[in-house]
Amino acid sequence: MTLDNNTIQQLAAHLENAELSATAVTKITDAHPQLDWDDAYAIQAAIRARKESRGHRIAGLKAGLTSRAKMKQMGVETPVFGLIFDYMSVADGGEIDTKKLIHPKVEAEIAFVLKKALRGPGCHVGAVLAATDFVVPAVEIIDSRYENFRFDLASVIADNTSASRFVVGGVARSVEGLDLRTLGLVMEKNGEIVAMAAGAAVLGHPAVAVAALANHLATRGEEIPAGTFIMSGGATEAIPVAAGDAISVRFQDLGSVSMRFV
Ligand code: OOG
Ligand code: MG
Repeated sequence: MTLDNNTIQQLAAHLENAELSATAVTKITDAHPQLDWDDAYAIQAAIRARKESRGHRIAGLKAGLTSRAKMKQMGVETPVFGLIFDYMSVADGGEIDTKKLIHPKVEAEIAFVLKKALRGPGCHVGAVLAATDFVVPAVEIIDSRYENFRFDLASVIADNTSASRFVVGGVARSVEGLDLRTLGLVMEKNGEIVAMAAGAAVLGHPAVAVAALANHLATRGEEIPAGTFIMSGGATEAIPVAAGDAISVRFQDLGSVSMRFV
């Protein structure tokens, strides 16, 4: 940690206000170049406390920057972890108001729901699969609060990993009989294919992202509780969207997820 609590609270307010007013800001490491990952996760936790004090609740957890495509697109090499809140949930087929967002992009993700808690260190794919109740297809709408989506790892962690909206659709399936590595997905924007991938794009197996989250939380003495919904990270690069766009993602074996931007 390099920042005092005052500065952490101030930066949390700054970034949350940017989200709520849909205005881009410069990345916070410009003014605080020494800001480290612990500072960044402390800012994320302060954003959580602000939202909870206004009655919002955690709806799930997310891993991000877990695929080569995403790492390359954003110029970083390490996964990050963030929080998903109740008000971010959009029904399958629903509308997303772009006036409330800065510069949204969509990502196709495989999401896990746990039937047992997961605690690191040493959490691995096998433990994740054994603890998984079911998987569901999801689309995350990310909206970095930073100008032009330009950030470094500490800045994006502090900004709650660009979390903005998410849509769950398709069918919930037990992992038994599913090969999440070869599970294909095809993303269409306005009827045209804009991205495709297989589950293995996410760290070789999307359950690795969940294991990484459990191991990350273990360093802070926390676990992933039973029942938690977890998004494993975009399998393809993120696709920019604007008002008028319709997005639909077809997942092999899991059905499809769609939404419209207005
Ligand atoms: C950070 C969030 C990345 C994912 O699935 O990779 C993310 C960003 O790219 O703005 O959610
Ligand atoms: Mg994501």
